[in-house]
Amino acid sequence: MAENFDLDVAVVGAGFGGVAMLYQLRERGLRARAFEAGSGVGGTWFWNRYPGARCDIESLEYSYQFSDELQQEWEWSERYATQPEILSYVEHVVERFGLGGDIQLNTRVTAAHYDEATRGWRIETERDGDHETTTARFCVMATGCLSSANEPDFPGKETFSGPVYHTGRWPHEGVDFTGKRVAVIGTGSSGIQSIPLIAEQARHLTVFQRTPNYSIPAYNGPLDPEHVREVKSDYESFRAYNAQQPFGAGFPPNEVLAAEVDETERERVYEERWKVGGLGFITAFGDLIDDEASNATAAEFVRNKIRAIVTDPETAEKLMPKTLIGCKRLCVDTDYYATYNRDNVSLVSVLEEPIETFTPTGIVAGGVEHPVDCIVLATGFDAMTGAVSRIDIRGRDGLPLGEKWSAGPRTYLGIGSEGFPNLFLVTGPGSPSVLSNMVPSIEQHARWISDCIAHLRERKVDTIEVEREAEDAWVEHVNEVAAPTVYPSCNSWYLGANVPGKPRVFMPYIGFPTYVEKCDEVARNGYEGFELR
Ligand code: NA7
Repeated sequence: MAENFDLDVAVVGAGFGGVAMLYQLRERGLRARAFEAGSGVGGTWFWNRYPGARCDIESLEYSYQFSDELQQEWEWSERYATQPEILSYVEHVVERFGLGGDIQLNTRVTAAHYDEATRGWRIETERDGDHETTTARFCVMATGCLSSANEPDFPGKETFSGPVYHTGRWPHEGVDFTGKRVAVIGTGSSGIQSIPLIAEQARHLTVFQRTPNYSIPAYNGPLDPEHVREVKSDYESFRAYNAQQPFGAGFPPNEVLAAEVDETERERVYEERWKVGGLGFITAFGDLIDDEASNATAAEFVRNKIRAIVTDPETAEKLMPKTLIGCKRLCVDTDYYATYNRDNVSLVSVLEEPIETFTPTGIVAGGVEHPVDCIVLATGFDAMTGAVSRIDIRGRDGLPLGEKWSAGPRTYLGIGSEGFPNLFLVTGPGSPSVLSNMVPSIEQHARWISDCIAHLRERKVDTIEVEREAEDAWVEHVNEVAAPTVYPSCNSWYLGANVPGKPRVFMPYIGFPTYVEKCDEVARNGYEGFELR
């Protein structure tokens, strides 16, 4: 198929998305290569090596299902896998299926331009200062939803004399905090996972919190061999069941509404979920994400837990989230709130005492200098659009993607965007992505995109492009579905609210599992909503 192109398909990224793409494309006989900026595969799980980094989707679910041998043979050790374990899993997959030869490491894609003369893509890459150009009929952005670090521009940042680490770009050799005075800025999942471990090592830890977050205990531990045997005896049914759940994960559903039962029953159910732990707390009742009053009862339950765990009432009060629960990504922790009972940990609420400046020896907040030896930025990511916006992507008539998306991302199904023929996005904005179990969602896109490209090849179709009407209708639908839920009610990264100047648009699609059915229907109807030329 490659005609005059170097490749049929250029894939940007070799995390879970890029690896799944390579596997599926090769299965269909397509010539593909993945370009990866890192010196190894794994994407998110390559970069996020901070202490305590682990997945908060259970191990048996957070894995590929394209090979039954793989899912039977791979042994996860804990309920929630650590970052090193997930990274070695991705490395194993690459090796086992011989994909490494099609992955070009240490190679950053700097630009991707659509060429109307050839009806294909010109990909500009940079490796060790050398620039190369590769041509491909199709280009797939497997660049990840949480891969572009958000590093706020704190005044005086460059004056600080100690090291500054971002959780999403952690040094490979690790960091020893023994005897150090440490600052952690940020209390999202990365902060909440790392704070208890840093506190154990550091001489003193000062946490700078902007928005307090809800966190549910992980109750992590070794996987029960009996449970593993049971799942593996019929992995297919386990996957099929999870695929039908609202988040594509096996959180136990409950059709009962919090609004329908009395307080005693609500407390009983919340207590039961709290004891199980994990993200499944949010499905304790069927109406927590779309009924504010019901949501408030779950929120108050967690606040009461914080009151009970944290001994200093003033600190407990600062840790109390005021938003609705789940409107920001829920966190899962091991001993997070209890860490504030340690003598060597203090909490600064930057809402009351804003960070004014970094100095050579510390951080000034609310007029007080906190002396520290090193600073950890757990300040998150320019989510969902950050990675693509850092590449100079140009479509038909040289239109920059950044310009088209200047008021927020516009896609059809989160897979393609009008004006950008033959460009696909893996778990792009407008798809369930971060509101679903990422690995199955990645695989669903990888299969769909590969099937689509194979379909075009069979029919000798040169280009596929999203139709404007289909895109407009999809964007409207994504917004309509989000509007009555709790999600748009607070400043979250789902809305781009964590990055100054980013347009406030709800980016993921709340529509799992019907979304998968919709994608299949689009394909069955000859790629309805796309123009094939
Ligand atoms: P998150 O969840 O975006 O958390 C970042 C944290 O950093 C959050 O508490 C932010 O407060 C805080 N932040 C960001 N910018 C600033 C500034 N300028 N000043 C003070 N505090 C700031 O990122 P994570 O890496 O923890 O987790 C990302 C996802 O990975 C997570 O949701 C899971 O899906 C896995 P804010 O809440 O914006 O007020």
